[in-house]
Order: sequence, then structure tokens, then C-alpha cells
Amino acid sequence: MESWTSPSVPRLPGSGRPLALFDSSTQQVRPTTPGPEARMYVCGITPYDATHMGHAATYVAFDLVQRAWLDAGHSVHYVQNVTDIDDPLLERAVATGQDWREIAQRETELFRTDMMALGVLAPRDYVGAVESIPSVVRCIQLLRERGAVYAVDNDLYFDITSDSLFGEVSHLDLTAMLTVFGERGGDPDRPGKRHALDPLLWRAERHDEPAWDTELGHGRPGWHIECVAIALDTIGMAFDVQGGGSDLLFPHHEMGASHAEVMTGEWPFARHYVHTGMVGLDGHKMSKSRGNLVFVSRLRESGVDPMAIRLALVAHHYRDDWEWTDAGLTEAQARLERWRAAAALAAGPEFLPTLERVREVLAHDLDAPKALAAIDRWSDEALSRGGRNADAPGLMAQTSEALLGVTLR
Ligand code: 5CA
Ligand code: ZN
Repeated sequence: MESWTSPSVPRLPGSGRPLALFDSSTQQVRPTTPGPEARMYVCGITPYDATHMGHAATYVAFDLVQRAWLDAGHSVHYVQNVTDIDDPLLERAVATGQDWREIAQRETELFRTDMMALGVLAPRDYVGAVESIPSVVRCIQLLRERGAVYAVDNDLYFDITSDSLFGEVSHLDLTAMLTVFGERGGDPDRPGKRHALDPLLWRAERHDEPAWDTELGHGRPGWHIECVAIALDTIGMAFDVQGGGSDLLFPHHEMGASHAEVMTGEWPFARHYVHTGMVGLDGHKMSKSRGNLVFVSRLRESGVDPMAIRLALVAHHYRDDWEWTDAGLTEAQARLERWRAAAALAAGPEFLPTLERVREVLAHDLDAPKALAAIDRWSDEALSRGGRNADAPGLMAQTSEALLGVTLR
């Protein structure tokens, strides 16, 4: 699939620090240890509706990861998928009388436009589920050779007992797993399954549903195996970061790790499993199914500067759950104005210590709110007292752009 066009990233003096991130699997903040090329997979959208602030917050958070690695001298192989065939998409197509492919294409295009407006660096590989079907089929065949696959009617399931490490990513107990599995696309009650938690790998053709003709028969892929196939095709096992919202911790990332490790006999699938908090509106998680949404595209249409949206998102720590509010946006707009005014000054106080502070707080589990506070302090001082360093306003703007993705030009 076509990705989008990345903004350029200014080079900063000196070098960024090694990035530490909270890993859900070991439940601690640990240093990431990428090679010269860092490898990251972030779960992409299911394109049946427009990008909301929750999605935007998640992709901006992983954009900060990429920017921190770039600043530390790594190149980054970033991969993202598009779940362009799945139940919610087909349900929306039936509800609106549109073709599911048209909905997917339209919403994916809108997502690209939103990401560009928000200054999010593009994935090197942007891969759809549909185009990955041959690869998914190969993965399922490999799992079958390992004895980890069984059929219920003509559907294929993964046997979770084939993975002795099952639970290593989420650490949930069985009761919690069962509850969450049912809420997030699983079918714990289907008769004929060996274990209630066994996830679907392949769904045989149903009346009025799209299907592809493969060696597994006529059907379509399950959800978790899609991300495994795409990740293994592009960045392989033991990549640095598997990312997504906390709603993907279980079952999606647990099942993905399980599929990949059983299939390859290698460990781990990812070296860090990183999860962003949920953005809500009016007391509930923002979700397409609930309909309580603030869309990036709507705000942009109403004339809101995308850089203010971005500042409103990074004003929260990526792991916190938080609520989108008009007040938060207004605050971000005021901050953007202050920063732009400070960046336009002819001279200001020395900026290098602030750059080092921004690097330091971002390197420790991406503490963007502290980074904003450091740039606020410099800007307030520059605007109230001035300074003599003619390079400082330029360096401040470059820092904001390179590390936070907030362009002040
Ligand atoms: N296509 C799958 C992943 S393979 C999917 O979850 N798609 S999605 O469109 O529902 O979500 C896209 C990304 O946004 C996921 O990483 C998800 O965890 C994240 N996300 C969804 N809702 C929110 C929210 N309210 N707050 C923060 N992140 C969210
Ligand atoms: Zn995924």
C-alpha cells in the first residue's frame, strides 16, 4: 500500500540519549537496545471511519519514539498495517450500503492526510491485510506443521496450549482474559473449540462475505495472524518495539506473540511491548463503535492548526488515560502562539541546556509533558527578559520540530 510523505526532520547538535520505554511484558521501564537500524511495528487502523483523537494520540506517541531514535543516531524501519478486511468494516458496509473496499480506501486516504497534517513520520512499509493474504496463509501452514492448528467446521483456530509462554505479554489471569477476549473480537463461547481463548486464524467463506481462494480453502484471515505475517515479512523476529493502544494488550498482542513464537520456535516476537493510554470523551473511551468521537479531519476543516492538535495530544503522558476537552485544545493553541512568538525573536537565552533537558525527559519513557514544560520555561524567559544568543530561537524551533514534531514555522 502507498504510505504517505514524511516531513523532514532537522538535525540537532550533539546526540540524543538511549531511549527507555515501559514494556508491558516485563512491566518496567527498560532501555530499548536497537542496532544501527531500530525496528518498530505499530498496529494500524481498521479503516471504517475517520481518525479520532485516540488514534492520533497513539500514532503521535510512536512518532516520538521514532524521533528519539533518530536523534540518538539510529535509522528506523517502521512498519504499520491497515486492517482493510475485518468484521467492523463489513458491518459498516452493510449498514451504509457501500462497498467495503470503497470505505477502506476512502478512510485510509483520510488517515494519510491526517497523519501528514499532524507531522507524523511515515512508515517505510504500510501494508494492508488484503495484500498480505498469501503471507498469512504461509504462516498458518507453518503453525499447522507445528501442530498448533485445528478446525471447527471449516474455520481454523490456534491452540493456545501449544505455547508454554502464553500470558507473557499481558499477565492477565484467566478470568480477565475471558472477559476481555469476548469484548474485543473473540468468540469464547463457540462450541467445538478446545479452549475458550483459542483465536481464529482463518474464517471460511460465509454467505455474502468476501473470500479469497487459497490453499486453506475459500475464506479470509483472522486478525492477530495478519499483524504477525506483516511484521515477520518486513522486520522479522525480536524487533525492538511492538506498539498500539492499551486495548490491544489482550488479546491482540498476546496472540500475536504466541503465533509468532510457536511458528518460528524463536523468542521473543518483540523486545518491548509498548501501550498507549486510552483517550476518552465525556467519560468513555473514544471508540468508533460507541460513536463519541472527535475527528482530526473535522477539527482541521474548522480551521484548527494541526500543530495545536499535536500539542494538545503530547501534553499528556502517552501511558495515561485522559479525556479530550475543548479547554485542552485552547491551552495548546495558546502554547503554540507563545512558542511561535519566542521562536521568532532575534535572540534569546542560551537554548542548549533546554535541549539537553528535553532529550533527558523524553529518553525516560517519553515524558512529553516535561519536555513541553522545559520549552515553556525557555519561551517565557525569552519573551519576558530576552537574551543575547542569536542562535537560540532557531535551535528552539528545530528542537520542537525534530523531537516533538511541532513545526513553528
Ligand atoms: N486495526 C487494529 C489493529 S491491528 C485496530 O485496533 N484498529 S483501530 O482503528 O481500532 O485502532 C487503531 C489504533 O488506535 C490502535 O493502536 C488502537 O489501540 C488505537 N486506539 C483506538 N482507540 C483509541 C483510544 N480511544 N485512545 C487511544 N488509542 C486508541
Ligand atoms: Zn495489529
